[in-house]
Amino acid sequence: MTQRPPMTEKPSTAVDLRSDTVTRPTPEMLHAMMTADVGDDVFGDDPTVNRLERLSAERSGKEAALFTPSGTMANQLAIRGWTQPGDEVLMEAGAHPYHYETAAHAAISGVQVRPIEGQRGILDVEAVAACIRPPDDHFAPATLLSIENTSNRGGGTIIPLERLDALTSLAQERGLKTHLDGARVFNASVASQQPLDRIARGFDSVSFCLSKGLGAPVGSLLCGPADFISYARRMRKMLGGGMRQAGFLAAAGIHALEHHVARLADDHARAMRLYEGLSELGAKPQRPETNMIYTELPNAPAAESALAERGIQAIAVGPTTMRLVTHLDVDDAGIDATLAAFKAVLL
Ligand code: TLP
Repeated sequence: MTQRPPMTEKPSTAVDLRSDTVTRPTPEMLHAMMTADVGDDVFGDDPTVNRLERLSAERSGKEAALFTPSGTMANQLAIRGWTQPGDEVLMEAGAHPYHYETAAHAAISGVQVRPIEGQRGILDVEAVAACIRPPDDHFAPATLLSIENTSNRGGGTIIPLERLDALTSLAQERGLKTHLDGARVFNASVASQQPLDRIARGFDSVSFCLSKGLGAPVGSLLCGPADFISYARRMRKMLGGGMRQAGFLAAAGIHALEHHVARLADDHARAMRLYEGLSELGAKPQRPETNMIYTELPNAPAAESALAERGIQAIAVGPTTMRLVTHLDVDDAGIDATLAAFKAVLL
């Protein structure tokens, strides 16, 4: 019989900075998964999923939570839950649902997105106010404001609390619901030393991902009022997202929430080292606030290939822009190796 390599064995690539989604479960996480108490979650009787959902509701300060297979599904369930077909959803022009979710909002909820330019992913309150149009039969009514924190295409930027509060107050005054796409909200939480329930306080719903910086293999949570979550549960089933013995995955999520939050500070420190090293080499990186670096390069796709030949993976997100993301599987030696490869490529 052929021997399979252990599941935690790292792939042959030395350093993978394409995304923080690439992590493998740690041995401790795998142990938690293998020893999970499971049931059939579609019948509502998987004790580990139920525990993860309770824990997530508590941490986010919301009434209830729903385990979803992805951050995309969590965002889309929020859009579906807070809007009617023909409505308009306001979000920053680089926001994930607008850019990277295959226009699912149009297909699943029948809504249009109004993209609003921000500064490094951060929306200006007046700019949002100006996009909320008065009632008129010509206009799609704006019924939802969705905010991403940290902002991915903004560069892993943290939306300051005062800005979040001002945006959610504006939305509330004007009758819009608010959703926080917190795929990486724990990075914001650790870097700004604010608990999740404080960051999410003004929002009607919040989603966060277990499978990014927190290092779980799969899964996100959508948190909000109980009736909204029970509707989202029905919609999740409609979309084929009802999972059976999902407790194996939920156990990884509980382990991540209990053991992998505070350590995000290490990823942020390594991103800063990468930034400093890249600056010294003459690249033009944006100063990171969390675990992402976007850097300008003369020819990003060529640099992507040249780095890959040296065992370093990162993504050219544009002709002259590369994204590098630090995470649980990148250690100090990985940062040194990355800088050494950049030196060879850039000089
Ligand atoms: N982002 C991925 C890619 O899809 C771009 C990445 O590598 O960064 N919200 C935000 C802010 C995200 O960055 C992502 C994933 C999602 C939602 C969706 O999460 P998944 O991939 O679980 O559907």
